[in-house]
Amino acid sequence: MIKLLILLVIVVGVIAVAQLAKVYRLSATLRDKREEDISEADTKLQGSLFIVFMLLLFGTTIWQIVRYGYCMPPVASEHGVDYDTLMKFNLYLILFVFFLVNALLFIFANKYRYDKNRKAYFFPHDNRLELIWTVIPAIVLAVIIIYGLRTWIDITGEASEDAIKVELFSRQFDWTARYAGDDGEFGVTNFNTITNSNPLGIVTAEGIKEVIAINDADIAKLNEALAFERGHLLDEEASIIALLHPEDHGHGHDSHGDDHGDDHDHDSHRDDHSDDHGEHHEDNHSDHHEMTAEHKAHLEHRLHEVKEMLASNKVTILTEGSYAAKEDQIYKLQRRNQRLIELESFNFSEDLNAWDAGKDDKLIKGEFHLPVGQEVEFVFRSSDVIHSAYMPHFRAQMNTVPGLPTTFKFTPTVTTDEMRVQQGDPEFDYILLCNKVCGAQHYLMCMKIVVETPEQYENWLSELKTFPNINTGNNFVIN
Ligand SMILES: [Cu+2]
Repeated sequence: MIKLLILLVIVVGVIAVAQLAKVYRLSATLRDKREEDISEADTKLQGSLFIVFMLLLFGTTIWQIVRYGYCMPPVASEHGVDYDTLMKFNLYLILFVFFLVNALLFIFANKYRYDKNRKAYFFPHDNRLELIWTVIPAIVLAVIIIYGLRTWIDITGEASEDAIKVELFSRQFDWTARYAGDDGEFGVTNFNTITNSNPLGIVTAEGIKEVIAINDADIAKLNEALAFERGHLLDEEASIIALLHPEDHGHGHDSHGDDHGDDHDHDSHRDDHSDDHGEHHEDNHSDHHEMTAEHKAHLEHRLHEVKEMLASNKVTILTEGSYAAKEDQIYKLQRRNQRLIELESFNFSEDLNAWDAGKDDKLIKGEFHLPVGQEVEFVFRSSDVIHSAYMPHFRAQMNTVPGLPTTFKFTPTVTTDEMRVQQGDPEFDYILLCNKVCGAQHYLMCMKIVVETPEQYENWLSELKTFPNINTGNNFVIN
């Protein structure tokens, strides 16, 4: 509300100034002066206003720097220090240029304001000046770029061999951390094996069987819904009856079905049938005689079945659209099963270890731990959309992209306990955030990070249950 009022005041203020300027112009015309004839007092006023504006600009800039400072939380990683140095180097340079250029701009505008006793000095060209203001910025920019690139290459370089591996898996809307377990190797993953109990899609022989069983059950359920569809059953019933009793062609389906049971018992009807046919229905003659007894029995059996199905409580009524959608679903599930079967046969023959690697992996939601002073290599994966793993205290941020694993490495330098003392805040915690607006509950996507001594870390890790268990840590409390 207050903000709206302030905005309104500003808008009204701007309109008022514009109107005043118009009045001034009109009155100048009335006083018989030309618009560009400006009095000495006016020129002086305008010149002084340049200085006032400059002071306001510098004042608010300095106030912001004092009020908000560097805008980053305390640093807690090795490369974070280099990162901050680079950032500050650029910031100071930019601020220096900002103050210098703006001071020159406003002070000169005031100093060289119009003076009828002064004649402008004609200064068309100077090679030395051109050279100075080309070469100096070129050198400064080269320094900025080379220094920045070197730091960037350092930060994004490959992790060392003995780095601890942690996978951060994102989905709407939570994070799961994965540790490789005793073998130091992550189990193979495949999105086809993702289930509620296996959100990361870690591949194991049991997991594949489980997913195939789930898919088969779904396929069976869908097939049943299709098989018991009322419209299709009625059509089938009508067509069987038509095949069995061609002489009744032309009768309405409904009356046919109703009459049938009442008037004839099956055996006698069948006898009548062939006689009738020979006499009255020349067109269908050959067809009818070709139908074997076996075929006929089969049709009758099916007819009986269809009638029972129609009478059962499993009957479904589907629109053409939802019938087709269910068929499509079945097709997709069958295709997924096919891929799982291929996965199974391919990997088992190639490399058995890849399958076992997943069995000692450790999954945890809510929080994850890191040992201080040891390099950690993160592998990021995403199941649905692009998220961004942001760990501000460690100056680390990386997009997590579906289908494309990304990496980032850093070495934590300050434990959570040390940082609590340093900050004088016993509640302090490091945090992992999603830094990409990824959906309605994006703001919920965070995880607590605990940095501790290597011994504490080993203890914590050894107490985690292995896959397929998913451990739950204490979630970060959002204030
Ligand atoms: Cu997200």
